[in-house]
Amino acid sequence: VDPNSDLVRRVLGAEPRAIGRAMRLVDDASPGSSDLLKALWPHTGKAWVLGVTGNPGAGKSTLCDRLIEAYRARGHRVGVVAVDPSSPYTGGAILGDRIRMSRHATDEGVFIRSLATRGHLGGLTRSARDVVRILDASGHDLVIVETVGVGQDELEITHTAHTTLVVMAPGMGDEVQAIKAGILEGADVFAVNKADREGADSTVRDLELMISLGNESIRALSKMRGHATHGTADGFVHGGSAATGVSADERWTPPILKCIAVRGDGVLELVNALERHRAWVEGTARGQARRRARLAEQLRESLRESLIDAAVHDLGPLIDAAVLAVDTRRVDPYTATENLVAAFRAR
Ligand SMILES: Nc1nc2c(ncn2[C@@H]2O[C@H](COP(=O)(O)OP(=O)(O)OP(=O)(O)O)[C@@H](O)[C@H]2O)c(=O)[nH]1
Ligand SMILES: [Mg+2]
Repeated sequence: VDPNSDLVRRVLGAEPRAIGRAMRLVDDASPGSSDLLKALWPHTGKAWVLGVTGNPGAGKSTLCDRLIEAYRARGHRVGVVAVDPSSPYTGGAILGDRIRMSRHATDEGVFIRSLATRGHLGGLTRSARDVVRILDASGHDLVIVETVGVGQDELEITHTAHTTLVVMAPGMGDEVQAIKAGILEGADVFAVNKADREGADSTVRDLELMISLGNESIRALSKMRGHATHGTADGFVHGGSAATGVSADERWTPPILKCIAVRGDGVLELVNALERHRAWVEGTARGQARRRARLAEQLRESLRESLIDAAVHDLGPLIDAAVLAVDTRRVDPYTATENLVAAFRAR
């Protein structure tokens, strides 16, 4: 009898304690966790995954709280993965996020999980991806993943999302410059939050300019990396075509929406923009190509992890010998790498 089967049944039945236990097993890479994920896999693929990223303090958690409220009102079950900018030892941000989303703490239709940026066996990206799958399998039809848009891990995590919302706020200095370039490239919808503050319009203009100037380079970069591109060919248009987001040839133009998360202003318009993007991904050939490109990216990431694990496991002593050979300058590091790859292939 599969020792996980009872747990699988309870996760699929959306029992909060079982969901929490499954997440801990997966996080610790416990024996049986990969069987658990395999057993859950057939029940995944139904959730819409929304990545929410942006500068620290831009109001991501406050906005997520509003999005939870809006989607709950529409009868959806919502899962949240909050990837914290702090280490697991300070815990401040984890607590902060819990409090900010605490209005939903007693709502059975909402499951919030914090992930610290360190201390994950197999990496943060894998942890986040697996937690998303557990939330998906347990019937959360919207899964929100909140990350700070600064590091490589955070960028990779946005690849697990179907729709990426980038949150900016005025009055934080050069916010458009501060954010990691790859994150802007991957943005499907922009929210300029804290529109109650001065400078929101100029942040909107900066974004428009950045997108219109950046298109050529963004697309060149995407092509180079083998990504499907979803930038626009003819510059960014705010208003007009941005209202639908989709042009005649099915290209998606990331719309920019102003909002005030603390008051809930502009949230419905934002939800509408997110839903339009979802319809684009689901309903157009370009959207589906985009979705497949992201899946390919995830598969490559998971392949890379597995191959490295397998190689380190299989070649252990050979790797030590290669290090020694390079250190004593008997072999150059390029040849040493080639030899290791050849030895791994020969197995
Ligand atoms: N004036 C104003 N303040 C806001 C608005 N939205 C959020 N804030 C405040 O901005 C601060 C940061 O909000 P958070 O939601 O924690 O921001 P965050 O992006 O999740 O922050 P990190 O997760 O730490 O990167 C809090 O004090 C919020 O109350 C807004 O629309 N207007
Ligand atoms: Mg936050």
